[in-house]
Amino acid sequence: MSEASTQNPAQDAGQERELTDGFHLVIDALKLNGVETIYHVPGIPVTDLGRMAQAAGIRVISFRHEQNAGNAAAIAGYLTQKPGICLTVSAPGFLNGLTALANATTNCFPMILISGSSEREIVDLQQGDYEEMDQLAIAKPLCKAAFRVLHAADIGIAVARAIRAAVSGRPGGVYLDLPAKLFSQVMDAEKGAQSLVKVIDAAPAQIPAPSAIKRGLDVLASAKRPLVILGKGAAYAQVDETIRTFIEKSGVPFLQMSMAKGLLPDTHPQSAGAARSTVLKDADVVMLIGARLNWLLSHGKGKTWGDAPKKFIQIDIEPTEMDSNIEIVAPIVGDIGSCVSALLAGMGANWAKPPSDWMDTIMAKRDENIAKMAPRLMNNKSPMDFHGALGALRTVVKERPDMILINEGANTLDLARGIIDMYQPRKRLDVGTWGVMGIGMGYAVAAAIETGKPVLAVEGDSAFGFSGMEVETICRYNLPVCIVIFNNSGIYRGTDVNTNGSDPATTVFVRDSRYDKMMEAFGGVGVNATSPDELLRAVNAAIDSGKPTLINAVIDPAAGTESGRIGNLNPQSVVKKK
Ligand code: ADP
Ligand code: TPW
Ligand code: MG
Repeated sequence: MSEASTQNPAQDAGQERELTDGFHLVIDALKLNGVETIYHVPGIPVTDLGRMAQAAGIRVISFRHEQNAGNAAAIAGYLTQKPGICLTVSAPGFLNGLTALANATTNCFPMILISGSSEREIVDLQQGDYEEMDQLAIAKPLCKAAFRVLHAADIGIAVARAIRAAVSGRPGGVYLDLPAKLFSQVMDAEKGAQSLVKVIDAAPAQIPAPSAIKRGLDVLASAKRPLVILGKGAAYAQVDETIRTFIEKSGVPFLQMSMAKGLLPDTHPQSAGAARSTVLKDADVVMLIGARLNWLLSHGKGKTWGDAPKKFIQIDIEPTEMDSNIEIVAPIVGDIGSCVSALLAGMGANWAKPPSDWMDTIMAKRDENIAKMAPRLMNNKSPMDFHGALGALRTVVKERPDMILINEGANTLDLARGIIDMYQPRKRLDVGTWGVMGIGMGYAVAAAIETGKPVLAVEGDSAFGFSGMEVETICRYNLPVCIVIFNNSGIYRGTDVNTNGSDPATTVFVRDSRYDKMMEAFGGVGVNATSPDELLRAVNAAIDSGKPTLINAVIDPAAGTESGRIGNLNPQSVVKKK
């Protein structure tokens, strides 16, 4: 008898049966369902779970802070349509991860936050356990579904429920609470194996009603000035060819929301991206595909949308999205693949494209705006302004269209979104529905791991600070990530002055700081770039080498504007105190 088997009560009793435990069952359940990567920060009670998962062939990426691990899991979910998995320790680790879970839910990204937790008996009596917290109760309002597992025999079904909840219908974040005691619970290995569930058809097709398709097509056909708006739900759906065929057959001009950019190339002849204000004002029929009428589209009303009466058609998997802000005259509820295929089928061979004067107006406006912008993008000022620096990056992305672009900041975000054309689907990842800072390095790590493509992260200096410590993670895993920091010494600008005392103003950072040195500290490449030419050379070198690189792009501290392009949402005091 081996040493291990003498510790096995089942075998000691002469039954020769193998045992399993909670640790193994969690790993087996994830592997059975195709989980390949876990985004993680180790500690009690999940240290061994991370180790064992790695030993079992799951790729476990250890971060420096759970929020970044959580953001990585969330964007992995968006890129793959499989729930990204984040594994955290109890209470503080859980709370750090929770921001990312809530952000994933808000953005409709499928993700599962698995967190260890303290002993139920002690938590519920509030007796002060190590890292005590009623995590399930706290997670519930911030995610799509939340489950707790008390018995090892339920692990299989719980993981199955979590996966299904994350990816079916409108995708979102799911919380799975695993108390410490669960991991060492032992059960018969064969019964354990039988308790596992391989989820079949986790995100079933949701077929739209034929009457809804007909209504949608009737409204679209009645339009004189139609517009399609593609949102990140359309990019998530991974039905790129169907969408392209529909757009081209319909002849309707389209706008792409930030993360939908590249679903069709921004340079497509029907792209109205450079004539955004005109088309939103003047369109008479607007079809939304996987885009919500939230603040990013001014709720479908007000000045942005002009006075011309409009009819809205909306395709979404979530029925309650319809009429959320304004009346939707043609709701089409279903998954985007099924809905757009049904529209295509219903259009028949003789679909009449929209009147040519509408397209001509848009093209004229588009060409005018592009021509106006062109000289600003070619300036080679030093220190750089945003346009000069972005002109350089725009060229890089054009030449390397399969690279992933990550983008956060205020001016750095808004101007990059407008200036950098995207050419392929799901290549632009940014602050999303909340406009949240801090997604940068988590998204960069997961984008590199999940796609194997080079990653360019264009970061405001403030934005970068929220996840900057993960440059060590990027170096440790030797990921092909090039970070460009738009260093204007502050939030929006680096020029604010404190009117009362010697403390620095609230929005400014250390002048002439050198973020590139952070990267060198961990063995990566650091570059200080002071002109667009230098920036262009450094980015190309970084991507050619595949080495982790951080470029400190020196931007004029006076170049930005308050809140970037959303200054209208920024309340400002008009009261002058005497
Ligand atoms: P954006 O910010 O790009 O405008 P939103 O996040 O506001 O996009 O909207 C995405 C929408 O897409 C959500 O309402 C979500 O329910 C929907 N959605 C996500 N996946 C699908 C899918 N496969 N089929 C249909 N709708 C989807
Ligand atoms: C989690 C508020 C919006 S944009 C921004 C902050 C702090 C930083 C802007 O400065 P940056 O960009 O990145 O240097 P630039 O080019 O304009 O100088 N906390 C969270 N999310 C948000 N959105 C904020 C704060 C904010
Ligand atoms: Mg800044």
